[in-house]
Amino acid sequence: MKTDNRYFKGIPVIQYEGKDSKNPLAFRHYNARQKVGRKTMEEHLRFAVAYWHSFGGTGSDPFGMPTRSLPWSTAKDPVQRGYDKMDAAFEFIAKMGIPFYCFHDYDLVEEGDTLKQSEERLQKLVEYARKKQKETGIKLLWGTANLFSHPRYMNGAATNPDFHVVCHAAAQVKHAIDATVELGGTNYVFWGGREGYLSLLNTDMKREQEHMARFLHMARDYGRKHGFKGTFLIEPKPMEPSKHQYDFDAATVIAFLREFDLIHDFKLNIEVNHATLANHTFAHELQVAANAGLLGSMDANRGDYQNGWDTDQFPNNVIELTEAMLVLLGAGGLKTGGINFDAKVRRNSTDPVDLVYAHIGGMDAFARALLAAQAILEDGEYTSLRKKRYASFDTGKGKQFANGKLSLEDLQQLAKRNGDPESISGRQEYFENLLNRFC
Ligand code: XUL
Ligand code: CO
Repeated sequence: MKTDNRYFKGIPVIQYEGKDSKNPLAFRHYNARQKVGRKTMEEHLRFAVAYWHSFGGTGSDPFGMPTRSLPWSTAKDPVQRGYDKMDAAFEFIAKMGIPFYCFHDYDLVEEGDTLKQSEERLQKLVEYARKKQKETGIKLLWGTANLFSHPRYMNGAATNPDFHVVCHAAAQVKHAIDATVELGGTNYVFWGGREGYLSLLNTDMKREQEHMARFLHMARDYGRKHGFKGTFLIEPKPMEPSKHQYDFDAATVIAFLREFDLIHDFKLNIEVNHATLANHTFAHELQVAANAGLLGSMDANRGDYQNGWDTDQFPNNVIELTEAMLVLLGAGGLKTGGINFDAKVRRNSTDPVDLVYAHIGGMDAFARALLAAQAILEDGEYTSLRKKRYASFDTGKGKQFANGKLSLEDLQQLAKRNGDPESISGRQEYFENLLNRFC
């Protein structure tokens, strides 16, 4: 594919060269067209680049100023800056061979002084994105609205105690849904970083959650009326920036969707580091979503085992990813969703090529995990060992219990008759070794 060569000069289109390659600018495992089971790797993994970290991240942190300059951010006019940023984004995404991208409204173009100005700017960039998508074949995985950066959202967006702020949030969501529909996005995400509270003393939690549900119903109705056929996604996170976020984890979000009758239009976007912040594993969160039939999409990154905050590092742990891929393949794989790299290079990774290494590493790690998980499932021992642990429910009284045919008294009688159960090993280490064999 022909690509621009303006912002990532000297970076070639990244090719698959196989696992023995020593070329740092090549994939060693991700081979887009390679079949894994019935689908190609590209179809399984559906990778996406996150616009905000990759083209907006300057390396600044709460203690320090930017470490990276963004050469696409120098024009005087904000709309021109948006066009330049988009040129950089599409150049990078095309060179990586990544099929999708994701954005917040104000990643595409900076917010204006008024809502009207913001809307006009966004429309210009959507027009430009449409052209770029057509030229490159790159598609939109999801759009979203940034309802957390501006000071107006310091007390929440849809859950703000001030109705005027809720209206402003609604306007932004309307524009962002319009942009997503216009660009053929297959998902629309809600991540509610400020939908929560800092202190319960000044917060009517019940009322705020009812408002959030009302808001999501309105967004759903608007989207459906205006041609959005894809999936609405909620991205759970327990905290940061709020002390307590309402979308704490997968189980909390599922209960919320059920309580407020949103279960048919919404699924979950599970993020690795959000899972670990909630004291869960990534695989656990995926499994909880999958069990409810609500596994929609993933935000791929990783946390740091020593830090308790959202470090958003690129994925590199093949064993953990294999556990995740086992859950995903078991749930039938991704449908409208994908694997979005919601990850950023470190503050001291200051060269454009570092962003390339980061994505190559993440894609190769996921490719290895996909291959390992597929091989484990094809081998069959893992599945049959796990199934065997529950064999006592497959026949006889165990089966009757599972089918609701027995009472508590029946179980008491059986316990008396059978005596103390023998101890049966859970064989965790054997399972771990089995996994290791394929990674
Ligand atoms: C924040 C986060 C967001 C969402 C989109 O932790 O993950 O970038 O993915 O708003
Ligand atoms: Co995210």
